[in-house]
Amino acid sequence: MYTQALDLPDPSTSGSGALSAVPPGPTADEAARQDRFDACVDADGKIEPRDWMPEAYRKTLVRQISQHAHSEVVGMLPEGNWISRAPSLKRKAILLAKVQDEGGHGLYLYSAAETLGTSRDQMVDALHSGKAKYSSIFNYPTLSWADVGVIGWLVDGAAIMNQIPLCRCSYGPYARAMIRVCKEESFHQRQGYEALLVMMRGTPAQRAMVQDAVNRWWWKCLAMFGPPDTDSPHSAQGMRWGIKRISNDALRQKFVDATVPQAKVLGVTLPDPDLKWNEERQQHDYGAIDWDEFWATVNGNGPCNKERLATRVKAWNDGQWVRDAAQAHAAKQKARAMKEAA
Ligand code: BYC
Repeated sequence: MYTQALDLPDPSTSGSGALSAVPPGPTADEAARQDRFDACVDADGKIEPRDWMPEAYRKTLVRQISQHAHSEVVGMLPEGNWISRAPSLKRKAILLAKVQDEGGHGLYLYSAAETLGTSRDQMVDALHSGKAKYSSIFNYPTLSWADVGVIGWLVDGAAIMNQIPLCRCSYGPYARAMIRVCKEESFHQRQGYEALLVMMRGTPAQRAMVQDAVNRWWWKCLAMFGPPDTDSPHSAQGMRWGIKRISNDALRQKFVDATVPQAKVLGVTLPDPDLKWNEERQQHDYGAIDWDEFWATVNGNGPCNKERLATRVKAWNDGQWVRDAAQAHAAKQKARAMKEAA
């Protein structure tokens, strides 16, 4: 009954074209490069663009960095909607600066991905055609001014929690970009929290607006850290390569523990009846996250996915004349410089 499965090729009859049972091993040079790479990662060193790296490491970085860059750029949209409706000149100036910072973060990150051999055009194409991912969190609507404060407090708070460990990522350009991004995110988080503190000292209607925004964003922020460690296909390898330093679940837990006292100071209730301090674990327990809703959103079926992509594609198309004009100007300058040099 097992005879066919146990049939082995006869080595005397299998020529050089025959399938080999074991793929050819690495050459001595390849093995030495891999050893140098592993040693650098194990010693907490930095891999730089000129260094040899395994193809899978490069691919993983491009996947994560391009997803991260797109998140920054799409992340400008929910808050950008409120620039013209900010309640005062001060809030408008702060929001303008914040949204502009997010665009800047996208640019640092696209540049970091370019050092891995993937062009900006390729990444933008992948986003616009719906192939590339961006953070689930930006597919929810911003219904009131309090949402802008809550995005600063919770979304940027979650982003900092996730991004501080990335400052120690093994890939040099990504790690260095994250240092600056984290400094700016920290300002974003504080401006959001301060805006909410002001509203909580205001009228009952303002306080209710803050609580409503917290109710709508809390669970989405917990999901933002990614699937549970047991369902996270990339985590183990990402940690082995020193790209990820802290797991999705561990970061989520740190975020919950850091946020509970902030909510108390603010005077809002986090919408989770199961949220309570666990004396034994010295951490908070929290309720179940709706992962079906998360995956539906990641896979394009959240409340604003279509609108967000359509807005990005329109902005890209509307900006074509600017890119054309910049290129024409650069070509003219180059031609003039060559004429003068001749
Ligand atoms: N949304 O094996 P896993 C910001 C995907 S922007 C969508 O755990 P990994 C801000 C994941 O990509 C914040 N997809 O993956 C801007 C993977 O799918 P693929 C953005 C998600 O990579 C403006 C699959 O699920 N931050 O701060 O080990 C205003 C399996 O996941 C999400 C970053 O991008 C999600 N939430 O870990 C305000 C940080 N989560 O690629 C704020 C950099 C997971 O196989 N990225 N997926 O198709 C990371 O740290 C990691 O990539 C993640 C996921 C923790 C997100």
